[in-house]
Amino acid sequence: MSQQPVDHEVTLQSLLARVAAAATVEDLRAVAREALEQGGVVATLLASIPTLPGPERKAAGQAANRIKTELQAALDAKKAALEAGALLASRHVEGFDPTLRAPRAERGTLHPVTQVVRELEDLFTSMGFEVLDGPEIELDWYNFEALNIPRDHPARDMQDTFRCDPAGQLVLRTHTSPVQVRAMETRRPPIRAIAPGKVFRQETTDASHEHTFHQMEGLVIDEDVSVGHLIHTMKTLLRGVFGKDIEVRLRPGYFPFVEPGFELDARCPFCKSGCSVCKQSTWIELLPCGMVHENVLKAGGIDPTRYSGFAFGLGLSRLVMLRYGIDDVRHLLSGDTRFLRQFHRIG
Ligand code: FA5
Repeated sequence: MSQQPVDHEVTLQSLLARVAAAATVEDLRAVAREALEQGGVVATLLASIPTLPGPERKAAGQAANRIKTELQAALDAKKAALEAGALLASRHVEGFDPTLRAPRAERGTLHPVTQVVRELEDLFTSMGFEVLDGPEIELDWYNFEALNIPRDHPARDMQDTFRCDPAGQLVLRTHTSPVQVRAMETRRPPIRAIAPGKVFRQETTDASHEHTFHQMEGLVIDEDVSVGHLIHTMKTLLRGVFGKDIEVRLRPGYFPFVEPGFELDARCPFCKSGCSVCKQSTWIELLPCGMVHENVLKAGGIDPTRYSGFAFGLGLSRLVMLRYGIDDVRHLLSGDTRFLRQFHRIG
């Protein structure tokens, strides 16, 4: 009686035992070489088939295939296990438990100012405005002189300025109005542009004043632009942000770069009879505006006898406060994630 089947089983089991005991991928390669490559157990068995008596050939072929298949599966599984173990070992840090659950990832959110800016950009671009940007470190010329505020003019005291160089040529822009002049220099009428951005003032902070805050400039220059166009645009802006008409008042305002100039104030939503946000007045200064002064048109290279225009300087930080019921402007740039978490945008 032939012992062949038993021998094959023993061969397979001993190969599998060596695979199980292998400590490295190199050990596995040695087993594979001995068993599967030329001259190995399987190849030798296959080569011997033609020499066997007829009835034994089929059994020998099946045995060779079984050894090959089972051994290969065991080699693959062991290799994967050794590699996973090596990876874990390479990352081993005292006290690190790879089986612990990872902390839940915090969901980020757009800053409320960014959310409102994006809405305003959508609104104004739908009306044919372009969105402009300007430098935050600005030349004195653009921040003041070209806006009809010469040196030693008392209007310079309206905005306390961070100066960036001893000669006073460079300033942190105190408003977004310099973008008006830059827009006029590089474009020909009709001009319709907005310019949202950060501005800086060296002033004491309180619930409605920050040293760093956001404004959004608006500029329209064309033939026959009137105060009527200005007021209509201001109303469209506020209706777009609040979804309804909100109570506003328009009063004369002085800004050297507009004539006539206006202050558009919004009714304070935080009180009925005065609070720290509205400085006890029940009104919040929000949207100064006016018809562009002819000296500014000239500084921007535009003929004031042919063109007129209006400009506005939206207090964007204050608009965001009104929109979301934020009672202190200093929350906006505090970087406090508990505050920011409240502004997850839906959708
Ligand atoms: C200006 O900055 C003008 N450039 C606006 C302008 C543009 C007028 C174009 C006419 C034509 P004012 O200093 O008032 O104006 O500031 C504009 C708005 O910024 C204010 O109405 C207010 O809403 C907001 N604002 C002013 N100072 C601060 C501050 N410290 N913190 C937060 N918001 C402020």
